[in-house]
Amino acid sequence: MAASTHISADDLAILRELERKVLWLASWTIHHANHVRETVDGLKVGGHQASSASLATIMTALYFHSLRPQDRVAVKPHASPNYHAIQYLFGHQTRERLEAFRAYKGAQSYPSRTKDIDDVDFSTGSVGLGVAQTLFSSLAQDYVRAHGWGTEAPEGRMVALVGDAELDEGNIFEAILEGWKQGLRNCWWIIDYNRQSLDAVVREGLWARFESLFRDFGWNVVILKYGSLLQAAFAEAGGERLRAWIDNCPNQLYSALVFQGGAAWRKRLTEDLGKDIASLIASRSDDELARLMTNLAGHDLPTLIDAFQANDHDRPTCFIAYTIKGYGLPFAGHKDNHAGLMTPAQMDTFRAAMNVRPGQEWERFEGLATDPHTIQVFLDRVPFAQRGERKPAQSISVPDTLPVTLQSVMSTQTGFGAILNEIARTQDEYAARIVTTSPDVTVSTNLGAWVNRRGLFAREAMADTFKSERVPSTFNWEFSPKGQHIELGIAEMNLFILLSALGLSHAINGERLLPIGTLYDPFIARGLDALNYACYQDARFILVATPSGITLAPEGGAHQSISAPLIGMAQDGLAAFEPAFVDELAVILSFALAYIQKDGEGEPSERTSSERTWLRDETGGSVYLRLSTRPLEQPQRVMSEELRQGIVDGAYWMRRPGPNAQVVVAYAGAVAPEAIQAVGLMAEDRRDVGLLAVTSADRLNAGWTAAQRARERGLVHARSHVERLLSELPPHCGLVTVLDGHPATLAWLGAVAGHRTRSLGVEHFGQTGSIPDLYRHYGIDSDAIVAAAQALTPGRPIRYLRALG
Ligand SMILES: Cc1ncc(C[n+]2csc(CCOP(=O)(O)OP(=O)(O)O)c2C)c(N)n1
Ligand SMILES: [Mg+2]
Repeated sequence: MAASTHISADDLAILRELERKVLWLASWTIHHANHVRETVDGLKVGGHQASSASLATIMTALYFHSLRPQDRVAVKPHASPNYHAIQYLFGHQTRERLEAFRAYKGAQSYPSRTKDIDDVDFSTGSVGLGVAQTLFSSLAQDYVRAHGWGTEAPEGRMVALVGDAELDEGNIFEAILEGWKQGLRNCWWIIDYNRQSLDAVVREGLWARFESLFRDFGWNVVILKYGSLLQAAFAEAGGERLRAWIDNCPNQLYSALVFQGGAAWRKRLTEDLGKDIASLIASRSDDELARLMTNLAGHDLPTLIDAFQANDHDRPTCFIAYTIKGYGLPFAGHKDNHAGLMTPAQMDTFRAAMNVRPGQEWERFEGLATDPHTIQVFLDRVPFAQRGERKPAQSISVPDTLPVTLQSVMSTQTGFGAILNEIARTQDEYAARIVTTSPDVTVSTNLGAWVNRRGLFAREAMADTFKSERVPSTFNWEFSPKGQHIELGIAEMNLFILLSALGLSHAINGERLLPIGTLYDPFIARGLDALNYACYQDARFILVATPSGITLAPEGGAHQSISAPLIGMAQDGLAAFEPAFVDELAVILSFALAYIQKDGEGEPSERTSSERTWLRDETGGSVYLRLSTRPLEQPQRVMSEELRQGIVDGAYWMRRPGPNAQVVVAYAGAVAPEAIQAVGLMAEDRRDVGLLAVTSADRLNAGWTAAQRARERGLVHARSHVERLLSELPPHCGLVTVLDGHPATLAWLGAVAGHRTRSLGVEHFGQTGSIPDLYRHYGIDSDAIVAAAQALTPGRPIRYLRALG
């Protein structure tokens, strides 16, 4: 057999044992979860034995040999059992958690940075996203190093273990295109080419599409098809015929023969190739023949190790590694095997074949021919195991007050641009750590001034030709390694995955970045799963979404967001704000720059939450700001500590209600003038009318829910911010809520202290028009607010409405 030139025979022998061990432990973990554990209430918990086995060899080669401490890996979601098994062998995963695989507090079904204890680099689960994350993490690494940070450590490779059907996901292709534009390097995608998806066997010749596609985008492609046994057999008499037969064999047939085993191989090969390969076949037993025909490169350690070792440049590389789904297991190759589980009887046979004694299933080195000491010595010197503990994240101090020059009339979007422009002028460290990015809407989301000062990022400097040709332009579009803006193509998925990568830089590169991404609010939906993914793995960033809502009047319904505020409330790990005024925005941005740096390690807990708000502010998260292009008259006011706190906590009284308040109007965002006007219009006919400015429905709601839970646990004095605000109101007071977004965003306010409530907002697709046209049409103008107040509260008819009538 061809031996690897890159590993000693002794080490290879140990690796082969570890490969068996990974296959065993992963299979046993899944089996245990389904057949042994008593706690699953009769639920079949599954676990993807076949999908995991497909990658057992590749992961053995990587983790126990080829990966270096600085490398980072996104593991195909369904290979999670392998990952946990490998970490268990290293001593980084506990038996208790493996025994509780897929159960409460157990090892996670899909590798999770936040829920697993065994140092997962990137979470995976929604196929395609972890793959793209490695690409953007490589760009993030380049960004960090180009800015002179973390250069004392060697450059890492970002590696994705990819299912072949995972490449159906469009976001992968969006990422490849962006990677090409950005000069991607240090990125390996290893495709587990088992030619099966969940339901079926994949189309013939898919590998050739992959190959040409990756090559077109500048990737190096390495096809790993035959293992060392097959390569040796090709040198025997008739070997070339065998190779040609394999190359022409349809995927379905190959899979079926793998499943059927040695005798079926013998029959079929004899039928097809006859005496040409008689001696090749005759010299092998059925078992040996089956081993030969399943010796694809993805299950051959020497071939894999040589290929990884030989790929010693930094060009992005796609390995297409032929594998067998369910390799080494009874349902190998069967097209129905995705959710397949071994029966207890099959498991007994497998256990015996693995030399594992009953009762010793969890013993790390059980059944191995090599003595435990030798294995342990080997494990202790594995390169990847040398990377040590995660470095604690550094934090960058941020000023309490961000500089901003207020104009008397301005929009929050203009204000955002102005604040960033001011930040760009400072020499402070936090300004250097900010990295902005936008999917082709940099200028239209008002990042232009920031980019003019701080420049665009590229590893190679690139001049602005318009500038050098002296064509007048407002924007200086110069690229350099020091630039602080990463300009993306339009794909919003890429924005969120890049934010995910930049927002994990503290964990992956040991260097904190303060990422700010901008896009149009309605297009959050385009990248929503990637946003969810970024939050799930606790990446930290500020998302600025602007413009928003029907306030974008002449742009029409295709650009007007309705559900975005509800996304902001419901998305875990993302604190959503919708300020109306620029002084509010300055306070929120300063808060956000600190909030995204709060230590995210450990479980967030309400028990350590602020007693003022009942929010989990100690553990932080990401931030979403919903901004508007509507110019509003700015309040002239002093930013008191109380006001600042109210803005951050989610609401403050713009006009405090009197003791006998009959109506309170609660508004969020760009409809502030309508709310203010409505309060004025009804002031003579309703007593003590109050005006509540809501800056974060999300934080108000979260605090309220948490405070209720705290009281139910016996903390009788727990009060959230919104409860304190609304407890001032008499019971008969009516509440009118209004925003340019779905009315449910604020509708719950009535339940806080039991006030009758009418919630105004937008429920149906927008359309073109002027702001007054549309506010009237959708019922969020001052007339609608006053009408709602009249309908809600007893008393004489409001004169203003009568006059209109
Ligand atoms: C976004 C998303 N859609 C659907 C699924 C459900 N799903 C899980 S695995 C899978 C097919 C996987 O096939 P492949 O990538 O070839 O992996 P294999 O199991 O063959 O190794 C599907 C459809 C998912 N996890 N994520
Ligand atoms: Mg597959």
